[in-house]
Amino acid sequence: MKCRKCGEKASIHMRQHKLALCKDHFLEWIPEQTERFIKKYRMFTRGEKILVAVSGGKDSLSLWDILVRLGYQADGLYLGLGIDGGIEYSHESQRLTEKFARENNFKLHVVDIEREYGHSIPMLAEISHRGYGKPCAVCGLAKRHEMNRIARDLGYDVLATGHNLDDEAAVLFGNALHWSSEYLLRQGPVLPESDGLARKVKPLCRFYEREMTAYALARGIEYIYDECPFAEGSQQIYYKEALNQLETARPGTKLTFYIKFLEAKQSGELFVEKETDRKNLHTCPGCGQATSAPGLCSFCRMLEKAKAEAK
Ligand code: Q46
Ligand code: ZN
Ligand code: ZN
Repeated sequence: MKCRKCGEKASIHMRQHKLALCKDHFLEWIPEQTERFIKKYRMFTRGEKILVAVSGGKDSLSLWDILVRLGYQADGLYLGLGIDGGIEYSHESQRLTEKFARENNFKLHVVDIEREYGHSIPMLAEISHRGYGKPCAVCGLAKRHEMNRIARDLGYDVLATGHNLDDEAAVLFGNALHWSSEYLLRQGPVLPESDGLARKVKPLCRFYEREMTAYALARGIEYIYDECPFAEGSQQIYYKEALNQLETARPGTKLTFYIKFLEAKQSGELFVEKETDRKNLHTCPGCGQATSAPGLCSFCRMLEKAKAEAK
């Protein structure tokens, strides 16, 4: 197989795009495509300040690398969750993130949940009894809350995450299986800012996971291979496996599934937002973020509970 651009030996063959490229041209192709998606979905401009949520994994570190290469003002945010799981997951992911930032001279903000609130994510999960033994519900809540808070406090215009096509297709698959219209309405490459919450974007949402792994390796980015130990056995992984089977039989299935969904949504044919969905939001008296919960938002309520238990 030869590179389509230069005729040298190809190092990656992307059957779904009917495209083979050598290493150098692949390293050019990924940022070019990212730029195309940023423009197509109107994610942000070069005048805006971007905060990239980095976890030490291949997707978020590659995203940060690509945005800076493309000339965007992108700084990183690492959230210390305090997850050990026998592999010192948080410790190792932080070490690799800090190393990456240092070597590239990128600006990184590190926020440690335990230092900030007195409890790590697994501790908060235990106190609040959410999530049936898994801290993921608490973790998701805390991550969303902290990312919004820090973006607002430090004056960033937009929050970027490294979700790839495999992630997005798996979420879409789950939402479609349950016909969760509320989630389907909110899913997409851009979630506009609203009521004090930052705009959220996913510039890698059209790249296959395999392409992002290849990018990180070709670029020589050192990242954490292990997933968070709590990800094991999750629905998300199960959906990913199901989609991988479909993809093997019909290359391009995942991409078509996701893109056709975005097109249907944009055309307004499939989903209509109900007026009532937005009206019920108010400002949380604890933290100032928009919430639909009565009184304090779910995050502040969880902290209150933790404080009460600690007494
Ligand atoms: S939610 Fe759950 Fe993830 Fe948090 S505890 Fe780990 S697996 S990191 S995306
Ligand atoms: Zn080439
Ligand atoms: Zn709050």
